[in-house]
Amino acid sequence: MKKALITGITGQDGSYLAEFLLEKGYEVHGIKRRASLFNTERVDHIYEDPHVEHARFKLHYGDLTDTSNLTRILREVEPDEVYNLGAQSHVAVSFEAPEYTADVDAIGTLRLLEAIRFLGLEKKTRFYQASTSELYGLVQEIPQKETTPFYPRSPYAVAKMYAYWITVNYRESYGIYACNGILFNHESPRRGETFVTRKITRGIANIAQGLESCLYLGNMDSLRDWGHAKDYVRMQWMMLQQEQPEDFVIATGKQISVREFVRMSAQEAGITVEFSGEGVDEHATVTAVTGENAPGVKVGDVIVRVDPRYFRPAEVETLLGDPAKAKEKLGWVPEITVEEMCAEMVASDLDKAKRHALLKSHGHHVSVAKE
Ligand code: NDP
Ligand code: GDR
Repeated sequence: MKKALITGITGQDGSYLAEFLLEKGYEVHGIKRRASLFNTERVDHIYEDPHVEHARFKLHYGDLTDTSNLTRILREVEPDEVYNLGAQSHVAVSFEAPEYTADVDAIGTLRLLEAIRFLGLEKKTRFYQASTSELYGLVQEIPQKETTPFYPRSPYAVAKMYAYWITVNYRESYGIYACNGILFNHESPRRGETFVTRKITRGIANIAQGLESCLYLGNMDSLRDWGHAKDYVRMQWMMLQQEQPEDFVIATGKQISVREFVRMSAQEAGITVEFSGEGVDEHATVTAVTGENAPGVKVGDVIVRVDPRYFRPAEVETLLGDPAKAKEKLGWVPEITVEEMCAEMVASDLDKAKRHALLKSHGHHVSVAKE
């Protein structure tokens, strides 16, 4: 039975990848951080009681900032495959916490690779690094492919650039089977609530159900190539099954704006909207013009406003990937469209909002967490 170790298993991708590998018959180990509250919500449905014999899903406490801990876990597990998905993954937050972001996202990757080498696992353990389209930042070529030069635009992207190159370097220096997946944005109902797609689907669902009145966003003109996390974790595994390690761009090859994602989400929630102003204009608004199935919305309500707090010191305005190499060499094509993904996310958030609204209507206190 193959063994995989996933850092960031409690995150969006970690949870889908763990499901995928369990289905493939792997024993799956994951690193979770100690938190003051349970933080395993995304993997609770696949959790196995460690007292049960032959459990194939095991969690270890750890942190990418702790070398001895990573080395110990790698020594215990001796995995066939390591998926390094753990990261301070929020671009805007990386401007607030640049040093921590570098420690986790850049040096954390080095720590894992060095531990593989230190333990003599170079020939056994294959390594996947969660690289990112943010490396392209100020884009030098449209669409972006494996050979497009990098121009990172945030402490997050600069840290991920170190991680990208150290992965290449350990492959070239020590013969480790190590590869980078340069993944464009991918989302799902499990996406963190402060990334823009989920912030929109959750905000709109709450507004539709009368739990919130207005959603505040940053740059609505921003363009992204959005895919579904389920499609993308499949590719992470495929990359480690080749004869030779290589780096791949994973994208859909289509882009839409944040504004368009707002329109699609509102429509899914039964609200037709009208936009005024540019995305970067702080007076820009989104107004409901119909709201048939949205009890919380009246015609004329302003449901989205711009808050400059969400503008970034340096913005990545546009990203569009070219997944031709992944298609040609691995036969990978994304199966879920952005429209289908948006519909799934809105349905999931509406379901939650309706349950909250029901509780509220019965006099229970319902608080909606916000950033
Ligand atoms: P999430 O933010 O959902 O998950 C990040 C994971 O990393 C969580 O499990 C988190 O733990 C863990 N983590 C954070 N800090 C540490 C630390 N110091 N030590 C150990 N673990 C830590 O990210 P995604 O699942 O969306 O992304 C997975 C990876 O792919 C990340 O590296 C991200 O940068 C990268 N990526 C993501 C893309 C996307 O569009 N989703 C696109 C390209 C790259 P906790 O749950 O405790 O916070
Ligand atoms: P990104 O994703 O920065 O691309 O990084 P995010 O969803 O945070 O932003 C996408 C675009 O939307 C604009 N935006 C807002 N973003 C957030 N978070 N909140 C807002 O209110 C808002 N309003 C507008 C942003 O300015 C940006 O242009 C994600 C992460 O998953 C990274 O870890 C990953 O590497 C990249 O995708 C690929």
